[in-house]
Amino acid sequence: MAQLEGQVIELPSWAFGNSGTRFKVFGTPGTPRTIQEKISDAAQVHQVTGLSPKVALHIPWDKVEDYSALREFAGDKGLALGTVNSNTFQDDAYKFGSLTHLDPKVRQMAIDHHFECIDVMNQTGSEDLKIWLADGTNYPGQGDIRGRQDRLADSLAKIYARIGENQRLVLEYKFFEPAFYHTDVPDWGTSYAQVAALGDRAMVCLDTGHHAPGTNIEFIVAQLLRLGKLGSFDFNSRFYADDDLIVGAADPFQLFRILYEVIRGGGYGPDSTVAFMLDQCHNVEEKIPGQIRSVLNVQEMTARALSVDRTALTAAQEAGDVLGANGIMMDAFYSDVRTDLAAWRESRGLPADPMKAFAASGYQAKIAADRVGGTQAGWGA
Ligand code: LRH
Ligand code: MN
Ligand code: MN
Repeated sequence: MAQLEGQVIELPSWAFGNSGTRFKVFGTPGTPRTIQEKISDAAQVHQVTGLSPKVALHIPWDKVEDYSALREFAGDKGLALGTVNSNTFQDDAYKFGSLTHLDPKVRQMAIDHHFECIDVMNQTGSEDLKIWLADGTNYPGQGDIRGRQDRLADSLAKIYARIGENQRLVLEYKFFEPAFYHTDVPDWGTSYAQVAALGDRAMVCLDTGHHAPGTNIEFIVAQLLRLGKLGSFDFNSRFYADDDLIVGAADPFQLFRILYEVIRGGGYGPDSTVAFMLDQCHNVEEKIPGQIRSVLNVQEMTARALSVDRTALTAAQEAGDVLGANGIMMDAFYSDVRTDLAAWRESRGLPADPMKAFAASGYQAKIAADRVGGTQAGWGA
């Protein structure tokens, strides 16, 4: 229980906006129209869970005139501004790539966008610049896949040179989509190779929805922690592709296994620099309760993973006791910690049942009445 203290799960601003699939975006009454309204919604999640004191921004979706004022606005709501996410996937200029583009002018435009994001970070007090690239090709032969790696390395080096002493560059990988034949940063190995060439303040971001089915994600976690290069998570869950569903909804056991390796590898606790972030969208469910459920799922699986008897596990492993070792993991996974977590919350002045507390607060009805004409998270906007 003591080890649950201080857990921070950062919320993505875009989780509060309308988003959907390429077939339909269903609007939700009360959807935020501005970043300030997204921050106000995020504050509701923190208020009932005590777990999410940070909100990540996506630029230009969350662009404002005055970021210092935005920082203050968030501070008044008890939140800090977290990771700044760049966006080089919505301009026509980036049709054939951004940081990898053949045309130096387009590459410079993408690099300049990252410089702008660093300027934002300097005003918001954000520590991480997260880069996810939609760059890739759809057909064999369409691009020189090796030349694109070289141009990527060159562009990243220019961005990294601007990153401040207390800031980091985190490079997210994704195996496909929107490109379907090849993606320029498809896997942890490519991300690792690119960030390792940059320096100590460049790390890998692992989005749990960005792998092929069957991938052993906890192995990637173990390896990146071993190499000192796991910078952050984008947590969500998937049944098929990059579904961006509530974390822990599709496969709670996988979330448990991932968190076990995080804890075992030193990626959890006050001395760790691994950032836990959500990257989710809520298409058919309500967004604020969707985020509440998500952070609770992460906390619940963290508690179960913390309860693994590691001494007994090591002894079983060393004795070659296959079923004994597996049994120790499964015992922790099957432990129902919900009652203990409700007590943990109550002892901190938080509601025992955050979902119920939010539903009873009347906030949803109030924003539905007050806010007219919500905006999308960005897709199709
Ligand atoms: C790409 C991604 C990336 C983006 C976010 C909106 O699929 O995971 O993190 O910034 O979605
Ligand atoms: Mn992501
Ligand atoms: Mn994604």
